[in-house]
Amino acid sequence: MLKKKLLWSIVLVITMVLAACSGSGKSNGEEASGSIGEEVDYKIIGIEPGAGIMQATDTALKEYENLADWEVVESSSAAMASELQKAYEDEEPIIVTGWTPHWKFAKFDLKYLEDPKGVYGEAEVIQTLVRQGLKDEQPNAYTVLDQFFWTPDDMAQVMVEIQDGADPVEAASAWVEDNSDKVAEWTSGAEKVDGEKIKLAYVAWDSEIASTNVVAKVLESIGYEVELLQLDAGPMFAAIAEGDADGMVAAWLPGTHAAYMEEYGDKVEDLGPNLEGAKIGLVVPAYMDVDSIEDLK
Ligand code: PBE
Repeated sequence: MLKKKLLWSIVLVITMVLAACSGSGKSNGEEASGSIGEEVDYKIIGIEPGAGIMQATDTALKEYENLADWEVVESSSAAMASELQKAYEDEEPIIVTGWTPHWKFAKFDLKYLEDPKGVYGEAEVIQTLVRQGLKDEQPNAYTVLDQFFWTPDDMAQVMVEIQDGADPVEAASAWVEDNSDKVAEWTSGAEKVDGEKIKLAYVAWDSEIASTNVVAKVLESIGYEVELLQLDAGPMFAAIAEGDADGMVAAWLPGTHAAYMEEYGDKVEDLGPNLEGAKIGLVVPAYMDVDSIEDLK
């Protein structure tokens, strides 16, 4: 019995020594065997292929020489967020394509990697686009869409509710109820309608699930029957350009959706920003020992 105990103690000590060795290897950073690249398998966790941030990340892989052998993994916004959450809980390294506003910054301690080459652009705005002809045909919806404007903090409140398990429709409804002053500004000058139909296009990005559901609630409050059309990014722009949807509140500009605006910009009516202070980039947990895209090795 005693012998067995001794044996186990020896095994334990050896294990601890080994763990300590590999541990110090990691914290040595660069020269250590476990570089960040190795730790994350040279992968950046992406989202849906049509997203502007995916195009920007492809550019980053070309422009930053240190990323030549890296890849961006196509995924979805929801899957990216759940991988981030898993890694975060285990304090594992992870690099994701990230954006603000997003609930992840409220839930986790994260940081954007510096982008000295400016691939991800500066601060962005989110703009509202409607189909040509909406102003004449559905002036009241047009008025609301034109006046819709809120802050990243407003949007985050809805997003966090949804992330905490609220149904998007319920979360939007609660926000609209709690923010009647803002809603009154958006509906000012719009007359009530009687069940007119209106179709809003959006992509299932957390930010756009929040904004689109809030706008839908507000339009419903003045009598519209609102249909939400969930699409990929390209088809969302095409739907407004071709009149298959009436409007959307999800155009990230001037950078993120520049290519889509180039293609569809002159076939839509641009109602300007509905939110200022948005941003995209590569995001990592704050506990990771790296600050710049340039230092990913
Ligand atoms: N996003 C959220 C989108 C726009 C909204 C940053 C993921 C994109 O990259 O296209």
